[in-house]
Amino acid sequence: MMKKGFLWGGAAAANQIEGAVLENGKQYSVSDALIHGMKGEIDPDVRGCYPTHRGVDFYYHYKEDIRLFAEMGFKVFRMSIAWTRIYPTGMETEPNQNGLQFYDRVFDELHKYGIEPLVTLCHYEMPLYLAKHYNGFESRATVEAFQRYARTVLDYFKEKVKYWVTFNEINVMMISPFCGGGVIRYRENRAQTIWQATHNQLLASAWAVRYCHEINAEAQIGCMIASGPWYPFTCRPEDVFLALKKNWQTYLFSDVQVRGEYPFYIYKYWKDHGVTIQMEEEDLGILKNTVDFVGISYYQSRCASTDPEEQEKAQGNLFQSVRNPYLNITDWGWPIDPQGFRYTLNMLYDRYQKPIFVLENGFGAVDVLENGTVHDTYRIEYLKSHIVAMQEAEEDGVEIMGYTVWTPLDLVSFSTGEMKKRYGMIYVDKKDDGSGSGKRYKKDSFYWYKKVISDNGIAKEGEHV
Ligand code: BGP
Repeated sequence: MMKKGFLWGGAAAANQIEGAVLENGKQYSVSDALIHGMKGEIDPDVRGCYPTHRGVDFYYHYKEDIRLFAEMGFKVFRMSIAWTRIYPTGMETEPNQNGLQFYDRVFDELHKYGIEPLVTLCHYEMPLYLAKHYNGFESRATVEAFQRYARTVLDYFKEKVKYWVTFNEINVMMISPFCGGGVIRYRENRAQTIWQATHNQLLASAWAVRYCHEINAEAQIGCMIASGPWYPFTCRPEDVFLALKKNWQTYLFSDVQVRGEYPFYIYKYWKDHGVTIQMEEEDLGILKNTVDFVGISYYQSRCASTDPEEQEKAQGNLFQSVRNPYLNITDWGWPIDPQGFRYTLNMLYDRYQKPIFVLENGFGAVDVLENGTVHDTYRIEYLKSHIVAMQEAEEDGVEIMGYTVWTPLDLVSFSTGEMKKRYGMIYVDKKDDGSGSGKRYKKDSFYWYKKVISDNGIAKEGEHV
């Protein structure tokens, strides 16, 4: 059982649920240029109607959807504001009132049921204009555009939003600089582009943290990393050291956001790779504005091997991870590792001694709608094992603020752009080709999660709620 006041809820992102892609002044974001999700090609001219354009029509369905979240007993709903609804290209000097009013209505609707909004400022939603014209965060112009946007929404929603997150999975810059940081073009030294963009994005994040703290002492603002440990594939010391280096690639991002400075090893890395970061005098001071909590997504663990044969087999996997023979995988090849979740929570708390917010965890699968419901026992099993692992981490002494399942509602998959990779507890009748009524149906997991929330966790055998 989790401690009293634990924030149970669900998470989603504007670009995956809202639809209404060009309505009321909105323009395209980087997500709209993904032909088949993050793993597919990019079309900067957006010549097709790609999956995220439609989302699942949350823009029009939000009242019905929020009513269902309330029925599950949500205490919190993690969502994002689409930057492009507020500043369509990122370069306007005045915000789009239509966009602000839309989120105002959504927050009011959540509050009506006592659900706290937890808002990500940018969940792969940089205006496409900034990516095309400024190469995203490689340029300081994008930092300024982000400041303009962040200042606007932090001010405007000061009274309605207590919990904020700066960038979703900021370390995704390492596997998809386009989604993570709007980077389209590379210098001859690719590492130079990526690390300059990384620095600028970390700076933008720290600036938002400072501003949020300045205007609202009550608010809490966190970072968000795609977590999951890299295990050494064998106990060969070379594999162990490689796993350490791979973990650095993830935790450098939270190290900067939580500790307020770059970790020691990055300076040698930059030197070895010919990277020179353009910094302004005040940059390192701004980075000292550290977050209040450590937000994570956790889906899977990974394995690192120095064996060329194993590395070869790992090509093409999302994180180029070697297959762990001790773990089962999902239909999309993601290893299922609840113990790795407990490990991650302990490791992060040990590293930072800051509260952790689990902002994403869930199971993507093909669901079959039968007689108006889905018997998703596989999803319940995954979630149950992970929630139990989280409870064990809490017993270990880790401070955990909340858990927002990915996701209450079926939505468009980020990595593949598919509808058929479903995570929801509410089935949405939409297919990959965009057909379907859009009607919502409660799955078995809906009722199961509702009970978990009302019991404040999962009772151990023999334990009473
Ligand atoms: C995270 C993203 C989400 C979400 C989730 C599931 O990386 O923050 O946006 O989509 O993963 O991934 P996918 O949809 O690729 O299965």
